Amino acid sequence: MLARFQEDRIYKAGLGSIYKKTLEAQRLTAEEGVILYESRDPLSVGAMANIIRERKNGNFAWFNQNMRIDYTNICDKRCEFCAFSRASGDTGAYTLSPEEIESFASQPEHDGVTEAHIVGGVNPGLPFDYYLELLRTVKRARPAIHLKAFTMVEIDQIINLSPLSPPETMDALIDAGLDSCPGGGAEILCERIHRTLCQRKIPPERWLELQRMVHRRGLRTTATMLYGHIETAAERVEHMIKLRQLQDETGGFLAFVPLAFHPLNTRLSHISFPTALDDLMNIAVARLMLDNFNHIKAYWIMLTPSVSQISLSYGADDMDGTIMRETIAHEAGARTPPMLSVERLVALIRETGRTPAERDSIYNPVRVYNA
Ligand code: V47
Ligand code: SF4
Repeated sequence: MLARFQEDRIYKAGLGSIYKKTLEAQRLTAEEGVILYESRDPLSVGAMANIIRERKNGNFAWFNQNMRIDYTNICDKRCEFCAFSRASGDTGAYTLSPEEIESFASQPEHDGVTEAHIVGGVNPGLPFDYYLELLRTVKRARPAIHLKAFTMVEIDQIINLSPLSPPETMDALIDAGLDSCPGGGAEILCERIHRTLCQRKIPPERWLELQRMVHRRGLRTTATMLYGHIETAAERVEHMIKLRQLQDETGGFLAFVPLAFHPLNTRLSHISFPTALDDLMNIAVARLMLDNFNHIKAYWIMLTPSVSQISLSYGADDMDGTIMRETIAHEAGARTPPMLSVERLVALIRETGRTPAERDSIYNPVRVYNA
């Protein structure tokens, strides 16, 4: 329930029927999703999203202690929005060897880390065994760590390289240490965006089919949405509806992660960065549309810590984690720090009036920071 003045605002903004559905936990339609995006009253959209956020997560704002391992930037997909990838032989192209990965994962600064988020380009020079060895190496260096590795784009590549069937390939990855998969590579799940921005990459139906397969093998995943380039509001909503349908079927998604497009050094560098208002509206509409997702992430690397703080009242309940090092957004113009300490994350969350809570990779509470 909101205060009377907030309700008045919602009715004046023409959002009364969506508000009633929100209070009654009824599912919103695609048309209602577009109405929310087009609303000229973002405060009302945020206030409604906050109702769901608090219904699902109370006052908690989650984070974890994670590190990124971007094992190669060599990629043959050449997505228009990517500043990270290089062709083999380009200046700055790299692939980490197992020794380099082991030494990186073993660094003392990673001692508290509970999750390694491992992704890379689709490097045609890497054999199937490289991927297994990569997982085994990180597990050897840090046996207790949760390995969240390989987007569906990489899973597709690994399946193509593997002598095994797709389910057997998944089992081999799980045997090597895979615990869950990240949600990248989804971009906007619609044919026009795929054709225009990333046609060499797996199409939307394949991304969804692989997610379904991974969920059926018993692994949890996340789902991202890259916004702020050429997509329309209707296409963002189409993306969310496809995720919502799959979530109804499998229940395998842990969280939704909106990714703010960073244009520098990309072939779309004429497009401006999304505004803070764009960021907040994507969080809020996602919270209202994705009624079967428990968590909406404010990925502070791309949103900035201050917008992430505000987003905790616009539908987001999770600040991702410490991260330690990030390349994809920073190559494309992110000015955020490469990492945040636990103390800093806790302080940022406390400033918003939320209760900081460290979680593990599947959202079990690890430590609640009461006042
Ligand atoms: O797949 C590429 C996107 C993704 C740009 O699963 C860009 O919890 C912005 O998926 N500007 C990788 N985004 C990051 C990712 C992620 C991040 C945090 C948490 C999780 C999670 C996943 O970044 C790529 C692509 O969709 N990307 N280029 C760019 N210029
Ligand atoms: Fe390759 Fe991923 Fe960059 Fe696309 S976004 S070019 S798949 S690294």
